[in-house]
Amino acid sequence: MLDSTLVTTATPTQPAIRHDWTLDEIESIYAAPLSDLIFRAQQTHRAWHRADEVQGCVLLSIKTGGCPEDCGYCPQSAHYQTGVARAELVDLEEMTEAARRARAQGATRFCMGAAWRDVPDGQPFARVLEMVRAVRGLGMEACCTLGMLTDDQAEALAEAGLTAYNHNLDTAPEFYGEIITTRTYDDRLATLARVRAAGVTVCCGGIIGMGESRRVRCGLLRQLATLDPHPENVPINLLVRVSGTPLGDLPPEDPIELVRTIASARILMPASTVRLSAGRLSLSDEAQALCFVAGANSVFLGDRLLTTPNPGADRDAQLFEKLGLRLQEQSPPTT
Ligand code: SAM
Ligand code: DTB
Ligand code: SF4
Repeated sequence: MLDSTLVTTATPTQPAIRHDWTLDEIESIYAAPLSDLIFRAQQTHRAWHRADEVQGCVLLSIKTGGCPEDCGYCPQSAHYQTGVARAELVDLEEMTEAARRARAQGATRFCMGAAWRDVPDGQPFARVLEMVRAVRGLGMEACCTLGMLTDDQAEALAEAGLTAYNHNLDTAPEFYGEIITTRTYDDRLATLARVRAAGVTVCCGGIIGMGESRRVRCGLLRQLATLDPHPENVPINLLVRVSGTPLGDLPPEDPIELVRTIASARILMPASTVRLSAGRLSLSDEAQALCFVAGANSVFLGDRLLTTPNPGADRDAQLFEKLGLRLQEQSPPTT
Protein backbone atom coordinates (compact mmCIF):
# COMPACT_ATOMS: atom_id res chain seq x y z
CA MET A 1 0.00 0.00 0.00
CA LEU A 2 1.16 3.50 -0.75
CA ASP A 3 2.64 5.27 2.25
CA SER A 4 0.24 8.18 2.81
CA THR A 5 3.11 10.47 3.82
CA LEU A 6 4.31 10.25 0.22
CA VAL A 7 1.04 11.70 -0.91
CA THR A 8 0.53 14.34 1.72
CA THR A 9 3.87 15.69 2.87
CA ALA A 10 4.42 19.28 1.79
CA THR A 11 7.62 20.12 -0.07
CA PRO A 12 9.85 22.39 2.03
CA THR A 13 9.90 25.41 -0.29
CA GLN A 14 6.92 27.67 0.12
CA PRO A 15 6.83 30.25 -2.67
CA ALA A 16 6.52 33.78 -1.29
CA ILE A 17 3.05 35.25 -1.09
CA ARG A 18 2.83 38.17 -3.49
CA HIS A 19 0.25 40.90 -3.84
CA ASP A 20 1.81 42.72 -6.80
CA TRP A 21 0.95 40.38 -9.69
CA THR A 22 0.67 42.11 -13.06
CA LEU A 23 -1.87 41.26 -15.72
CA ASP A 24 0.92 40.22 -18.12
CA GLU A 25 2.38 37.80 -15.56
CA ILE A 26 -1.04 36.31 -14.87
CA GLU A 27 -1.84 35.92 -18.55
CA SER A 28 1.41 34.06 -19.13
CA ILE A 29 0.77 31.73 -16.16
CA TYR A 30 -2.82 31.11 -17.33
CA ALA A 31 -1.89 30.42 -20.96
CA ALA A 32 1.15 28.17 -20.32
CA PRO A 33 1.10 24.64 -21.79
CA LEU A 34 -1.40 22.79 -19.57
CA SER A 35 1.16 20.36 -18.17
CA ASP A 36 3.48 23.23 -17.17
CA LEU A 37 0.60 25.11 -15.56
CA ILE A 38 -0.57 22.05 -13.62
CA PHE A 39 2.98 21.12 -12.60
CA ARG A 40 3.53 24.59 -11.12
CA ALA A 41 0.10 24.57 -9.46
CA GLN A 42 0.84 21.15 -7.92
CA GLN A 43 4.20 22.30 -6.59
CA THR A 44 2.54 25.34 -5.02
CA HIS A 45 -0.34 23.29 -3.71
CA ARG A 46 1.91 20.74 -2.01
CA ALA A 47 4.04 23.43 -0.40
CA TRP A 48 1.03 24.84 1.40
CA HIS A 49 -1.66 22.18 1.66
CA ARG A 50 -2.24 18.46 2.08
CA ALA A 51 -2.73 17.22 -1.45
CA ASP A 52 -5.35 14.61 -0.50
CA GLU A 53 -7.60 16.79 1.67
CA VAL A 54 -10.70 18.70 0.64
CA GLN A 55 -12.77 21.13 2.70
CA GLY A 56 -16.47 20.20 2.62
CA CYS A 57 -18.95 23.09 2.80
CA VAL A 58 -22.74 22.95 2.67
CA LEU A 59 -24.93 25.82 1.50
CA LEU A 60 -28.38 26.78 2.70
CA SER A 61 -30.49 29.50 1.14
CA ILE A 62 -31.88 31.25 4.22
CA LYS A 63 -33.87 33.83 2.21
CA THR A 64 -34.72 32.98 -1.36
CA GLY A 65 -35.60 34.96 -4.48
CA GLY A 66 -37.07 38.40 -5.09
CA CYS A 67 -33.67 40.11 -4.99
CA PRO A 68 -33.68 43.74 -6.23
CA GLU A 69 -30.25 43.38 -7.88
CA ASP A 70 -29.99 42.51 -11.58
CA CYS A 71 -26.99 40.11 -11.59
CA GLY A 72 -27.35 38.53 -15.05
CA TYR A 73 -26.38 35.03 -13.90
CA CYS A 74 -28.69 34.82 -10.91
CA PRO A 75 -31.92 32.84 -10.69
CA GLN A 76 -32.88 34.82 -7.56
CA SER A 77 -33.00 38.25 -9.16
CA ALA A 78 -36.51 39.77 -9.23
CA HIS A 79 -35.64 41.15 -12.68
CA TYR A 80 -35.97 37.73 -14.35
CA GLN A 81 -38.64 35.02 -14.59
CA THR A 82 -36.82 31.88 -13.51
CA GLY A 83 -39.47 29.99 -11.59
CA VAL A 84 -37.57 30.21 -8.29
CA ALA A 85 -40.16 30.34 -5.50
CA ARG A 86 -39.62 33.24 -3.12
CA ALA A 87 -39.23 32.41 0.56
CA GLU A 88 -38.81 34.65 3.59
CA LEU A 89 -36.02 34.22 6.14
CA VAL A 90 -36.06 30.64 7.44
CA ASP A 91 -36.53 30.08 11.15
CA LEU A 92 -33.74 29.09 13.48
CA GLU A 93 -34.99 25.52 13.94
CA GLU A 94 -35.15 24.80 10.20
CA MET A 95 -31.67 26.23 9.73
CA THR A 96 -30.25 24.27 12.69
CA GLU A 97 -31.68 21.03 11.27
CA ALA A 98 -29.99 21.77 7.94
CA ALA A 99 -26.71 22.49 9.73
CA ARG A 100 -26.95 19.17 11.63
CA ARG A 101 -27.51 17.33 8.34
CA ALA A 102 -24.53 19.15 6.85
CA ARG A 103 -22.35 18.01 9.72
CA ALA A 104 -23.58 14.45 9.32
CA GLN A 105 -22.49 14.64 5.66
CA GLY A 106 -18.97 15.55 6.74
CA ALA A 107 -19.05 19.33 6.26
CA THR A 108 -16.71 21.53 8.28
CA ARG A 109 -18.26 24.76 7.05
CA PHE A 110 -21.91 25.78 6.82
CA CYS A 111 -22.69 28.67 4.47
CA MET A 112 -25.88 30.69 4.66
CA GLY A 113 -26.94 32.72 1.64
CA ALA A 114 -29.63 35.41 1.46
CA ALA A 115 -30.99 37.05 -1.68
CA TRP A 116 -30.58 40.53 -0.26
CA ARG A 117 -28.98 43.59 -1.86
CA ASP A 118 -27.93 44.60 1.64
CA VAL A 119 -28.68 43.34 5.11
CA PRO A 120 -31.87 44.66 6.74
CA ASP A 121 -31.36 45.67 10.37
CA GLY A 122 -33.72 44.66 13.19
CA GLN A 123 -35.38 41.26 13.61
CA PRO A 124 -34.03 39.56 10.46
CA PHE A 125 -30.44 40.48 11.27
CA ALA A 126 -30.87 39.43 14.91
CA ARG A 127 -32.02 36.03 13.63
CA VAL A 128 -29.00 35.73 11.33
CA LEU A 129 -26.74 36.37 14.35
CA GLU A 130 -28.49 33.55 16.23
CA MET A 131 -27.95 31.30 13.22
CA VAL A 132 -24.23 32.05 13.24
CA ARG A 133 -24.04 31.15 16.95
CA ALA A 134 -25.96 27.92 16.33
CA VAL A 135 -23.57 26.81 13.55
CA ARG A 136 -20.53 27.58 15.70
CA GLY A 137 -22.09 25.62 18.54
CA LEU A 138 -22.27 22.57 16.27
CA GLY A 139 -18.50 22.73 15.81
CA MET A 140 -18.56 24.01 12.22
CA GLU A 141 -17.20 27.13 10.62
CA ALA A 142 -19.96 29.61 9.81
CA CYS A 143 -20.06 31.60 6.58
CA CYS A 144 -22.69 34.11 5.45
CA THR A 145 -23.35 35.78 2.12
CA LEU A 146 -25.96 38.46 2.63
CA GLY A 147 -25.05 41.24 0.20
CA MET A 148 -23.66 44.59 1.28
CA LEU A 149 -22.93 45.22 4.98
CA THR A 150 -22.42 48.23 7.24
CA ASP A 151 -19.43 48.43 9.60
CA ASP A 152 -21.73 47.74 12.57
CA GLN A 153 -23.25 44.69 10.93
CA ALA A 154 -19.79 43.31 10.08
CA GLU A 155 -18.72 43.79 13.69
CA ALA A 156 -21.88 42.16 15.05
CA LEU A 157 -21.32 39.15 12.79
CA ALA A 158 -17.72 38.91 13.98
CA GLU A 159 -18.87 39.03 17.60
CA ALA A 160 -21.39 36.25 16.95
CA GLY A 161 -18.45 34.10 15.82
CA LEU A 162 -18.76 34.32 12.02
CA THR A 163 -15.76 32.59 10.43
CA ALA A 164 -16.04 33.92 6.87
CA TYR A 165 -18.11 36.28 4.75
CA ASN A 166 -18.66 35.45 1.08
CA HIS A 167 -18.87 38.36 -1.31
CA ASN A 168 -17.68 37.71 -4.85
CA LEU A 169 -16.12 40.16 -7.28
CA ASP A 170 -17.58 37.86 -9.94
CA THR A 171 -15.53 39.15 -12.88
CA ALA A 172 -13.01 41.82 -13.96
CA PRO A 173 -14.03 45.49 -13.58
CA GLU A 174 -14.23 46.08 -17.35
CA PHE A 175 -16.75 43.25 -17.86
CA TYR A 176 -18.73 43.80 -14.66
CA GLY A 177 -21.11 46.37 -16.19
CA GLU A 178 -22.25 43.79 -18.77
CA ILE A 179 -23.45 41.52 -15.96
CA ILE A 180 -24.63 43.80 -13.14
CA THR A 181 -25.88 47.38 -13.29
CA THR A 182 -27.50 47.86 -9.87
CA ARG A 183 -24.28 48.10 -7.84
CA THR A 184 -20.69 48.95 -8.64
CA TYR A 185 -17.39 47.13 -8.38
CA ASP A 186 -16.34 49.69 -5.79
CA ASP A 187 -19.41 48.79 -3.67
CA ARG A 188 -18.16 45.20 -3.67
CA LEU A 189 -14.63 46.23 -2.69
CA ALA A 190 -15.95 48.46 0.10
CA THR A 191 -17.96 45.59 1.60
CA LEU A 192 -14.92 43.32 1.43
CA ALA A 193 -12.87 45.96 3.28
CA ARG A 194 -15.53 46.15 6.02
CA VAL A 195 -15.48 42.38 6.45
CA ARG A 196 -11.69 42.42 6.69
CA ALA A 197 -11.69 45.31 9.17
CA ALA A 198 -14.12 43.44 11.43
CA GLY A 199 -11.67 40.49 11.60
CA VAL A 200 -13.83 38.04 9.65
CA THR A 201 -12.05 35.99 6.98
CA VAL A 202 -12.88 36.79 3.37
CA CYS A 203 -14.39 34.34 0.89
CA CYS A 204 -14.21 36.01 -2.50
CA GLY A 205 -14.05 34.69 -6.02
CA GLY A 206 -15.99 34.80 -9.23
CA ILE A 207 -17.73 33.06 -12.09
CA ILE A 208 -16.40 31.79 -15.39
CA GLY A 209 -18.47 30.96 -18.45
CA MET A 210 -20.37 34.26 -18.69
CA GLY A 211 -19.03 34.98 -22.19
CA GLU A 212 -15.90 36.71 -20.84
CA SER A 213 -12.50 36.49 -22.55
CA ARG A 214 -9.38 34.93 -21.07
CA ARG A 215 -8.09 38.44 -20.47
CA VAL A 216 -11.18 39.17 -18.35
CA ARG A 217 -10.67 35.97 -16.35
CA CYS A 218 -7.05 36.99 -15.75
CA GLY A 219 -8.30 40.46 -14.75
CA LEU A 220 -10.56 38.90 -12.11
CA LEU A 221 -7.62 36.83 -10.85
CA ARG A 222 -5.52 39.99 -10.66
CA GLN A 223 -8.17 41.76 -8.59
CA LEU A 224 -8.27 38.83 -6.16
CA ALA A 225 -4.51 38.27 -6.01
CA THR A 226 -3.69 41.93 -5.39
CA LEU A 227 -5.96 42.11 -2.34
CA ASP A 228 -3.72 42.25 0.73
CA PRO A 229 -4.22 39.91 2.51
CA HIS A 230 -5.53 37.51 -0.13
CA PRO A 231 -9.06 36.18 0.42
CA GLU A 232 -8.67 33.09 2.61
CA ASN A 233 -11.21 31.31 0.39
CA VAL A 234 -11.50 31.72 -3.36
CA PRO A 235 -14.65 30.19 -4.84
CA ILE A 236 -14.41 29.59 -8.58
CA ASN A 237 -17.92 29.10 -9.94
CA LEU A 238 -18.66 27.68 -13.37
CA LEU A 239 -21.81 29.47 -14.52
CA VAL A 240 -24.95 27.42 -13.86
CA ARG A 241 -26.99 28.48 -16.89
CA VAL A 242 -30.49 29.11 -15.59
CA SER A 243 -33.23 29.66 -18.12
CA GLY A 244 -34.96 33.02 -17.76
CA THR A 245 -31.72 34.80 -16.83
CA PRO A 246 -29.91 36.85 -19.50
CA LEU A 247 -27.08 34.29 -19.46
CA GLY A 248 -29.35 31.23 -19.57
CA ASP A 249 -28.75 30.48 -23.27
CA LEU A 250 -24.97 30.91 -23.40
CA PRO A 251 -22.96 27.98 -24.76
CA PRO A 252 -21.23 25.86 -22.09
CA GLU A 253 -17.70 26.91 -21.13
CA ASP A 254 -14.80 24.59 -21.96
CA PRO A 255 -13.93 22.81 -18.67
CA ILE A 256 -10.21 23.23 -19.45
CA GLU A 257 -10.69 26.98 -18.99
CA LEU A 258 -12.04 26.22 -15.51
CA VAL A 259 -8.97 24.06 -14.82
CA ARG A 260 -6.70 26.89 -15.98
CA THR A 261 -8.53 29.40 -13.80
CA ILE A 262 -8.22 27.16 -10.74
CA ALA A 263 -4.53 26.38 -11.39
CA SER A 264 -3.77 30.09 -11.81
CA ALA A 265 -5.66 30.96 -8.60
CA ARG A 266 -3.65 28.29 -6.77
CA ILE A 267 -0.34 29.73 -8.02
CA LEU A 268 -1.27 33.37 -7.37
CA MET A 269 -2.82 32.81 -3.93
CA PRO A 270 -0.84 29.82 -2.59
CA ALA A 271 -2.11 29.79 0.98
CA SER A 272 -5.80 30.24 0.15
CA THR A 273 -8.41 27.54 -0.09
CA VAL A 274 -9.60 27.38 -3.70
CA ARG A 275 -13.14 26.11 -4.03
CA LEU A 276 -14.47 24.26 -7.06
CA SER A 277 -17.90 25.83 -6.44
CA ALA A 278 -21.02 25.97 -8.59
CA GLY A 279 -21.18 23.98 -11.82
CA ARG A 280 -19.86 20.57 -10.72
CA LEU A 281 -22.96 18.80 -12.05
CA SER A 282 -22.01 19.77 -15.59
CA LEU A 283 -18.47 18.38 -15.21
CA SER A 284 -17.31 14.82 -15.82
CA ASP A 285 -15.40 13.01 -13.07
CA GLU A 286 -12.29 13.49 -15.21
CA ALA A 287 -12.78 17.26 -15.43
CA GLN A 288 -13.33 17.47 -11.66
CA ALA A 289 -10.21 15.35 -11.13
CA LEU A 290 -8.20 17.84 -13.17
CA CYS A 291 -9.61 20.69 -11.04
CA PHE A 292 -8.35 18.95 -7.87
CA VAL A 293 -4.99 18.25 -9.48
CA ALA A 294 -4.88 21.96 -10.41
CA GLY A 295 -5.17 22.83 -6.72
CA ALA A 296 -8.86 23.03 -5.84
CA ASN A 297 -9.19 21.94 -2.21
CA SER A 298 -12.77 22.77 -1.29
CA VAL A 299 -16.22 21.89 -2.63
CA PHE A 300 -19.88 22.31 -1.80
CA LEU A 301 -21.36 19.04 -0.58
CA GLY A 302 -25.03 18.13 -0.73
CA ASP A 303 -27.65 17.89 -3.45
CA ARG A 304 -28.42 21.61 -3.58
CA LEU A 305 -26.41 24.82 -3.89
CA LEU A 306 -28.71 27.77 -3.15
CA THR A 307 -31.49 27.16 -5.68
CA THR A 308 -29.85 24.80 -8.21
CA PRO A 309 -28.81 21.14 -7.90
CA ASN A 310 -25.37 19.83 -6.88
CA PRO A 311 -23.99 16.26 -7.13
CA GLY A 312 -25.08 15.02 -3.67
CA ALA A 313 -23.58 12.67 -1.10
CA ASP A 314 -23.51 9.33 -2.97
CA ARG A 315 -21.94 10.68 -6.11
CA ASP A 316 -19.34 12.64 -4.18
CA ALA A 317 -18.49 9.69 -1.93
CA GLN A 318 -17.77 7.65 -5.09
CA LEU A 319 -15.75 10.44 -6.66
CA PHE A 320 -13.62 11.07 -3.57
CA GLU A 321 -13.03 7.33 -3.13
CA LYS A 322 -11.99 7.00 -6.76
CA LEU A 323 -9.60 9.97 -6.53
CA GLY A 324 -8.21 9.14 -3.08
CA LEU A 325 -9.47 12.39 -1.57
CA ARG A 326 -10.79 12.73 1.94
CA LEU A 327 -12.78 15.42 3.69
CA GLN A 328 -11.09 17.72 6.17
CA GLU A 329 -11.49 16.49 9.75
CA GLN A 330 -14.39 17.89 11.79
CA SER A 331 -14.11 19.63 15.17
CA PRO A 332 -16.25 18.50 18.10
CA PRO A 333 -19.45 20.46 18.86
CA THR A 334 -19.15 23.03 21.64
CA THR A 335 -22.78 23.07 22.82
N1 SAM B 1 -26.98 38.19 -2.58
C1 SAM B 1 -25.67 37.97 -2.10
C2 SAM B 1 -24.61 38.52 -3.02
O1 SAM B 1 -24.79 38.53 -4.23
O2 SAM B 1 -23.56 38.92 -2.51
C3 SAM B 1 -25.38 36.53 -1.80
C4 SAM B 1 -25.87 35.38 -2.62
S1 SAM B 1 -25.24 35.27 -4.29
C5 SAM B 1 -26.28 34.00 -4.94
C6 SAM B 1 -23.63 34.57 -4.10
C7 SAM B 1 -22.81 34.29 -5.34
O3 SAM B 1 -23.30 33.15 -6.01
C8 SAM B 1 -22.76 35.35 -6.42
O4 SAM B 1 -21.90 36.38 -6.14
C9 SAM B 1 -22.29 34.55 -7.62
O5 SAM B 1 -20.88 34.60 -7.71
C10 SAM B 1 -22.76 33.13 -7.30
N2 SAM B 1 -23.81 32.71 -8.25
C11 SAM B 1 -25.09 33.11 -8.27
N3 SAM B 1 -25.76 32.54 -9.30
C12 SAM B 1 -24.87 31.75 -9.94
C13 SAM B 1 -24.96 30.92 -11.09
N4 SAM B 1 -26.09 30.80 -11.78
N5 SAM B 1 -23.86 30.24 -11.47
C14 SAM B 1 -22.70 30.37 -10.78
N6 SAM B 1 -22.56 31.16 -9.69
C15 SAM B 1 -23.63 31.85 -9.28
C1 DTB C 1 -20.26 31.08 -4.27
O1 DTB C 1 -19.24 31.60 -4.76
N1 DTB C 1 -21.03 30.19 -4.86
C2 DTB C 1 -22.16 29.84 -4.03
C3 DTB C 1 -21.86 30.61 -2.73
N2 DTB C 1 -20.72 31.38 -3.07
C4 DTB C 1 -22.91 31.41 -2.10
C5 DTB C 1 -23.47 30.07 -4.66
C6 DTB C 1 -23.65 29.39 -5.99
C7 DTB C 1 -25.04 29.63 -6.45
C8 DTB C 1 -25.38 28.90 -7.70
C9 DTB C 1 -26.76 29.18 -8.15
C10 DTB C 1 -27.84 28.76 -7.20
O2 DTB C 1 -27.85 27.62 -6.70
O3 DTB C 1 -28.77 29.55 -6.98
FE1 SF4 D 1 -29.27 39.16 -5.55
FE2 SF4 D 1 -26.95 37.99 -4.87
FE3 SF4 D 1 -28.49 37.00 -6.88
FE4 SF4 D 1 -27.21 39.29 -7.25
S1 SF4 D 1 -26.27 37.29 -6.87
S2 SF4 D 1 -29.37 38.89 -7.76
S3 SF4 D 1 -27.31 40.18 -5.19
S4 SF4 D 1 -29.02 37.09 -4.73
